Amino acid sequence: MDVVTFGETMVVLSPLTTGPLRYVQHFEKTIGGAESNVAIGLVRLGHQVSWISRLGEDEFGIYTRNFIRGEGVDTSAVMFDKRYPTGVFFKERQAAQDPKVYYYRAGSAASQMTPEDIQDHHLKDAKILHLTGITPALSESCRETVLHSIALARKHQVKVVFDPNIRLKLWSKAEAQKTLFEMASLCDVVLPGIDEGELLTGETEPEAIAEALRQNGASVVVVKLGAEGAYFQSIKESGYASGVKVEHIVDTIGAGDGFAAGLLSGFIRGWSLSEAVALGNRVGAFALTVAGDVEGYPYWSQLEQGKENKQIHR
Ligand code: KDG
Repeated sequence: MDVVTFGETMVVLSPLTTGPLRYVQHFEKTIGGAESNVAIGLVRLGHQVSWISRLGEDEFGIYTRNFIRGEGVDTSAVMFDKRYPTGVFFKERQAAQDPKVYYYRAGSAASQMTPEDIQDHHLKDAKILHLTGITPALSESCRETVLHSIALARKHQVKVVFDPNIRLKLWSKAEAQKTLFEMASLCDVVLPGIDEGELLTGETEPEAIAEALRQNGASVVVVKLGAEGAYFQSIKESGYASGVKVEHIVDTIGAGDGFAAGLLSGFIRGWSLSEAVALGNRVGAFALTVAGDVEGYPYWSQLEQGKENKQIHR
């Protein structure tokens, strides 16, 4: 495996019309989960990726596993749990804004993950362990699972990449800050959005956020700046990578995960940090053009040829 990631993926019900959910009659069904988004993005770029999780042994669980497996992600370590359901979330469309999100995930199967779910054999041949700050917000046992996976990654010299993905619907700012700052101190690469960097470090400028997170223990920090691109800093390289212009933005959800997929692909290819960040920006931009999280992620052949999504890619 090039990359191993784990976390919760839910079924997403997206309204076909704009306005409060109480008036919506029709929804379309897809899936959403930051870690499986990154896994799918990476597979499309040509990498081997394993996604680990727990799903309910229910229709939504089977659908979620089949969707992710259908994209070519290794799901052989996913467990189905009879006792707990697959999580669900609803989007609520608002004119010219990102949708609102309503979670139905408390007590989900994924929130029951425990350290036993991540074992030596999952990680020992991997190049990168990808984690997000959503998982430790799900439950105490998920938090322990994250810490356990970092310890295993260290043991096997696997690089740990951490995207804070702060979800304030799941916990308070103070809890998120404390837990995620500690978690960031154990990871090699940290990828906050600018607001997340501010929440974690109390700094407001990308350079200062990156310095604070490097002093905390990370060797590489990339601060995502939305349309402006990203700022990156390591011992060898630092600088800004400009954003990719997108004419018509449909939905920004999934762009950060696309960015992570592009960046990790650059790392696996042995590219410099600035080249990897530029690839992250390109892949993230594709996600902006579609309503779902992953549907827009490019295949490697599209990036190589610089072509739009007009032909069938494998
Ligand atoms: O990054 C996109 C994710 O936020 C979305 O798909 C849902 O994973 C999700 C979450 O927990 O918010």
